[in-house]
Amino acid sequence: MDQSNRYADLSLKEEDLIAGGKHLLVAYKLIPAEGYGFLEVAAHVAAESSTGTNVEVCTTDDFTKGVDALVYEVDETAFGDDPVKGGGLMKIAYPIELFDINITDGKYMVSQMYSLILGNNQGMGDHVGLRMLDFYVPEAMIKKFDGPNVGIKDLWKVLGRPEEDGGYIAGTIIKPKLGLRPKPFAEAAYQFWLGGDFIKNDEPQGNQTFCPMKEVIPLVVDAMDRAQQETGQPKLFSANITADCHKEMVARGEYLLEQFGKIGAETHVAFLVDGFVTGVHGVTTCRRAFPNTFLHYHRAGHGAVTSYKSPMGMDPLCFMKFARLMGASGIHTGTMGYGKMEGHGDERVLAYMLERDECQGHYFNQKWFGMKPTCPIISGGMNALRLPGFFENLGHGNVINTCGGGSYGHIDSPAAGATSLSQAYECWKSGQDPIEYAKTHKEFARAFESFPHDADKLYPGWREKLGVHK
Ligand code: RUB
Repeated sequence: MDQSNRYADLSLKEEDLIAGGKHLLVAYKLIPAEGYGFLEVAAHVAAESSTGTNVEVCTTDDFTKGVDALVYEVDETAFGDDPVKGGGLMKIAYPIELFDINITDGKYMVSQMYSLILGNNQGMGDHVGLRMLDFYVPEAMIKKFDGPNVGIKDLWKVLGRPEEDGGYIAGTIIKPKLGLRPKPFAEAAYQFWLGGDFIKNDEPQGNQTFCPMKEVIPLVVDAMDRAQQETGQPKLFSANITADCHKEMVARGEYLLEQFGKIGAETHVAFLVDGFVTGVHGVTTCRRAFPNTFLHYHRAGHGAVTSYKSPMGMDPLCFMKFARLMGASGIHTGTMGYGKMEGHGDERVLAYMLERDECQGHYFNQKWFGMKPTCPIISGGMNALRLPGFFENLGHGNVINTCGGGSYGHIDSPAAGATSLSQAYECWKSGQDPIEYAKTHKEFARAFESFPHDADKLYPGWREKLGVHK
């Protein structure tokens, strides 16, 4: 049934909708199924995502119609006719009354917003692709989301750095991903901390029988204490509290604060939550139960909904916006084409959307009205050699970067791996040529020998220039 006479109004102007401040706007890429019209399916999406279904229902009244979501813009050929990458553009205006507010504090929630704008409409049979590309949240809603409480400034403070432009945080992920028992695990942490700042649990590390949390964490605390004393520098650890049940997450968080508290390092611990698998509930549990702890949003599995290989799901930009609304202190943004995961250089906007108070997204200029920033966490196949190009593309280095293989794969030691990362930042920041810089910075130079495939690709002729002939 074509419902475009009710759920589409192409005379509406985006600037008026934004100025009015009473709508949340969403841009989608749509590929109708064979035999269906573009506007017909677009209107069905608006109906299914607001007040309707696939047929008229007799219980609808005039108030109901006043909160219909409306298709206000379509461009059927915007992306061409490729079955995955192709499709048309459509934008829908959602009246803000459609969105659920908590009974406890009147705040908006991401869960219901997500299930409305990218819920049932994903499974409709009259399209073969529906992907959310961007969304715009009006001021009235932005101000009623939790947003972050703690951020990179707080970590810079712990590290004894300036709270503005405090610079690069050199991090790692304990590798191997699984299979280390408590002592080797803590030793791996200690070795990295001798040169670096920040360590995160890999996302499947938690409380395995061969490495129980209550055995490994006291050893990690001890390793942090020793590394801090030895280097004279504060250290940070992001501990995984992801779990199925909020009680388990809170129990883990409390245990961690108690253990790190023993060396006065409660602020040196962050909590890692895989927000893709736990959903908003896990992230908000952490945000609200531990408002003063850095909330590290990991997103393992997100490719299932964000991959560019799919005509479904959402662009990573939308994922970032959700994370900031939820109150993540930091979230993995990917490496913008410089690491091992899917991505490209123009994904700079993911970081800018998280950090800035106003940012032009793919389709909408989003103002954040003073909501605190979320820090980009750069991870996945990175090492010292890849970093200068990454910083150049991003335009700054105020990020947390975690290099698992890039640290533990350094041929000299994890500490040398860690040092090579900070050197890569220093090299880029001071505008020096990486090969020239390597001549006077041993750990960075040895990264070339540690990752020769990257070195060959990024710095052709490096062997001759650095006098390496093995
Ligand atoms: C990093 C790693 C992380 C990914 C996740 O290990 O496997 O889990 O960063 O991806 P390594 P993303 O440094 O050895 O590659 O950060 O894109 O969510």
